[in-house]
Amino acid sequence: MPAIVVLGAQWGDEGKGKATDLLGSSPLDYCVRTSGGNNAGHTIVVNGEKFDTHLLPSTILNPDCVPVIANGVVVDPAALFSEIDGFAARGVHVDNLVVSANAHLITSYHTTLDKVTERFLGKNLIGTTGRGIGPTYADKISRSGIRVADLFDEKILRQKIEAALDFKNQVLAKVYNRRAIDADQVVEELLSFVDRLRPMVADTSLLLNRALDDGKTVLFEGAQATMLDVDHGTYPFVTSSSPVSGGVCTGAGVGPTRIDRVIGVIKAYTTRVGSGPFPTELHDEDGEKLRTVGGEFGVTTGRPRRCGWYDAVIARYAARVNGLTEFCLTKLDVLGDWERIPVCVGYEIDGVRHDEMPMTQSEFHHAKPVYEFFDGWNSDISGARSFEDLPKNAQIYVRALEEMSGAPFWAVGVGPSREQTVVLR
Ligand code: 2SA
Ligand code: GDP
Ligand code: MG
Repeated sequence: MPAIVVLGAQWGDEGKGKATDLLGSSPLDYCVRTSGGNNAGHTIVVNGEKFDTHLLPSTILNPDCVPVIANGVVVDPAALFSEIDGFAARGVHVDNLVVSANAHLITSYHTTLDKVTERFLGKNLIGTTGRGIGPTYADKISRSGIRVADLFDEKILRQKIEAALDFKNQVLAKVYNRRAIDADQVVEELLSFVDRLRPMVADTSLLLNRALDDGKTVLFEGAQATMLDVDHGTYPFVTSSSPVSGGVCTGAGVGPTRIDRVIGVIKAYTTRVGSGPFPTELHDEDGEKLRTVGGEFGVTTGRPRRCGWYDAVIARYAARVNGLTEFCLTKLDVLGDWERIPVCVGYEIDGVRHDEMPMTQSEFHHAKPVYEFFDGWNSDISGARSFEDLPKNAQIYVRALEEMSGAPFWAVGVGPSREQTVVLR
């Protein structure tokens, strides 16, 4: 299978990092980030050692796999080098990274604007990670962004930054009552990364298409998730990129006909971080227990995640908009201490039953979950390595979720480590 996509099927933090690392431990030639930036936080646990990736692909522990940051990613160079240096300090050397010349750069004014905009929104804030993601994608779409290739022509770089700041400084002063940002300072800061970045830069679309022509295996690692997609998620409470499978094609410059598998990673319950609707969210001790047992805290910001039960409507939606060939179910082990486990099978919205996502966000804001209940298994399943090792009630839960979620289950996670996985097919 030469081209595989791994993406989030809920609101993020489903365990994409672990699924990617798992696939990357078998022969894999390239692993590619195609959207988002260092707002992502992906966790890998190998031999009891924990690693977090933010901008780097999660196969970074496999030196034979070339990590690629493609054109759809927004790159904060300071964050990139700090992540690379952090890995080096732990003995993991990233010397084969390839970065697209067309990727957009996150500058200090993007992070400033992200933070001041959120403060300005007050209680209506999106709950962003504050990494400058939204303002950088906004500049990309409005054709005033700075791309990696611009770093290599100081004159053009300066012109573009001055033009961008001309308008932004007026907004900062007039709307947010902030001091102007100095263009020279931004230029100097960006130029300080040029020598280190230059040898990594390439036409990644050409590189990846040639690799696929040569029969190489390429894994596209999603960041954020379907319900955070700027088109298909819970707009405006979304990220500013396209984390769905279609976004992988634009974000990498690879056509849809080249993709062989699309794996949606989905937790055995649901979490969300940041604002926005979340029908199965729990505000009681069950929610607190999911957060504690599941360790549900942001990998990038440390924020506590909102927790709730599995939502099969969202699973079916993710299967549909991504054309999933399979799901990877994660964190089943977290549900090991419940008598009864509710699963949302549909919504009631203003007295009407919905089996699919409603058409409008206003309807989704009013969605009340309709639950089906499953018996728990009250045991530690973290040692299971085959489906038969799982207790009967856990098997029933998995098969029921599979039946209602719209795509076959490929694997089930029973713990954070690479080996704590039950592969079903
Ligand atoms: P942004 O910063 O503009 O992308 O924020 C917009 C929304 O997207 C959500 N978002 C995320 N949700 C879950 N996980 C993410 N990554 C980190 C993690 C988050 C963290 O892995 O834990 O550490 O807090 C992520 N990145 C963006 C964000 O919460 C907003 O709702
Ligand atoms: P990502 O953003 O989708 O890569 O996910 P995160 O790394 O933000 O969050 C997932 C968390 O769950 C991490 O702490 C993982 O180590 C952990 N994890 C992944 N799969 C499993 C699993 O099957 N069981 C348990 N208990 N933890 C898991
Ligand atoms: Mg995460």
